[in-house]
Amino acid sequence: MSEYELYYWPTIQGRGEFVRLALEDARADYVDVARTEGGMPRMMALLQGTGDGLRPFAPPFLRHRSLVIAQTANILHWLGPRIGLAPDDADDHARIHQLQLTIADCVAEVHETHHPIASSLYYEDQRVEAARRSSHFVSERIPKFLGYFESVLEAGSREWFGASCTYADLSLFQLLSGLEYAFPRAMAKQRIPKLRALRDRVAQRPNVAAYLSSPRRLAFNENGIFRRYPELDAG
Ligand SMILES: N[C@@H](CCC(=O)N[C@@H](CS)C(=O)NCC(=O)O)C(=O)O
Repeated sequence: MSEYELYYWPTIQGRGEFVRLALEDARADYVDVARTEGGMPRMMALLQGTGDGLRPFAPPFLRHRSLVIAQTANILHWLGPRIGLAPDDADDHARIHQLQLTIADCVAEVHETHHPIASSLYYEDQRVEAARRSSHFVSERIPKFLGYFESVLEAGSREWFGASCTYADLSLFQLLSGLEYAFPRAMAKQRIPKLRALRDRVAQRPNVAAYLSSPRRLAFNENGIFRRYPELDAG
């Protein structure tokens, strides 16, 4: 049995990717359960099962021995110190986690650009609202979120958000990559040299680079969180 079991929908990067990147960077002993044969029923059983009652609401979730924990940022908060991707000092860690939660806020807004009314409806059934939601996301929220992260890096004048690379740096790579996939025109207008340099530094980390060129790294697609609908990229 692997040390860590990651449970996430098997055909998209989605929120699972934030956890996957940390596991890959650390070369942790993990298995992506739902991508294995018979893995989906195992995932659904944990989602629906009773156990001690504290079952996950939604993927991604992580299993380590008898422990099952959900919520992307919570998983990374637990996992980071165990795989060398979080600061040792608790105060420093809280401030790295603050960045991770802000990334999660941004990811939720990205999802709302194509699903502003209901996740249960198709994009095609909420296109009008999606266009309205996206125009605000593109003109107001992308600059505000990315401007904030850029200024944090600038103020620290370091290579990473903290003293060394953490799960928040890896997640920033994923956020930037996803935004560039979904909103190429809008992203071309952002002045974020430090974030782009950080994204490149993450991509060049040997374990991340090996992962990105492996079949385990799925391509972005229009079932995931970051979707390329040119009509929503009002840049
Ligand atoms: N806040 C949670 C959100 C989890 C979530 O929305 N998961 C999606 C896939 S990315 C899902 O399967 N949701 C099902 C649902 O909300 O009913 C996290 O960050 O992990």
